[in-house]
Amino acid sequence: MKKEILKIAVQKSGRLNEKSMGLLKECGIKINNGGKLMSSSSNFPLEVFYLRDDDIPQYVAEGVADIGILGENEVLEKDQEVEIINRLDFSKCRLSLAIRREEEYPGLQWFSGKRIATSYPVILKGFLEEKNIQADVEVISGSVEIAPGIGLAEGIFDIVSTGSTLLANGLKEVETVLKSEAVLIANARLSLEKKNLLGKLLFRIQAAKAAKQNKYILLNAPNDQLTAITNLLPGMRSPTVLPLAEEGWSSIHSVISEDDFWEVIDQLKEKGAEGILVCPIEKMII
Ligand code: PRT
Ligand code: ZN
Repeated sequence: MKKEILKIAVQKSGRLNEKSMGLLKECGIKINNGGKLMSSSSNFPLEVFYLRDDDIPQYVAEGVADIGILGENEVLEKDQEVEIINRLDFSKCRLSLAIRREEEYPGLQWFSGKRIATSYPVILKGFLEEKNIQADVEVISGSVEIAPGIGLAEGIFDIVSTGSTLLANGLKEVETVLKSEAVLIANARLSLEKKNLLGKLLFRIQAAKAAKQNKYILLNAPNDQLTAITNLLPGMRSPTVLPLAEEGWSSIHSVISEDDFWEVIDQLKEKGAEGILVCPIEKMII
């Protein structure tokens, strides 16, 4: 029987490309420097297709590619029959409504009868319908933020990340409609063999994601504070405690979430912890 190969669509160039390829690399998948359209892997049954992100949902829905990586905003906008399999923790942004900074904003009703410029008409129309707001949706494909300035619309609905584009164009964000990040999508009717391959890939993605979210921490602790300090560092099962050559001291090794680290650090020092080392983890199998 012919061995199946999992086909993944990634963005050809743009904001998602580097992180998408980086994720495959973190999963230990070597991609050959192939053609512009497609390349294959030398150590995993995977082929990579390079596409515009707008086209990825359709390619995956039709089975030209089996899976794909793109922004959730684009998945929802294209509304194709694909499944979101995993959220990938990068390219985080939000889709928001914005208006001129000097306008008073009493609430969503402000948009009634107004024109809103956007490249995301499907998401916007769905939102306006749900909220019972009648507004005109003006579809433009780029530079949405200049629309109010040139009199094309009173408001805009666009991607916001830092907010500096809005600021530079004299606009203010008034409603956040959707929070988005890069996601892994899949065709809804994969063969069993492809599902198995996807399972293997997902396992690796999760190990890479967990590794990024956690740090390996080592520190020296006075023995009379061991319980207090190990309570702050629960680790995966429990922390490792090893005696130091110096009497009365131990070395504690554990794993801590990146988010918790800065919260806990002061308490660790308060309890007498010294020589704290925090190291990156490459893979983490939970
Ligand atoms: O060529 P192709 O069609 O493949 O790419 P594209 O131009 O459509 O997309 P690209 O590469 O710009 O973005 C790909 C995806 O990255 C988007 O679909 C989002 O999911 C995600 N993403 C994350 C962003 C941003 N952050 C972002 N800041 N996409 C766009 N922006 C733009 C936004 O349009 C606005 O003009 O950046 C501006 C706002 O940024 P701030 O930081 O000034 O608020
Ligand atoms: Zn695009």
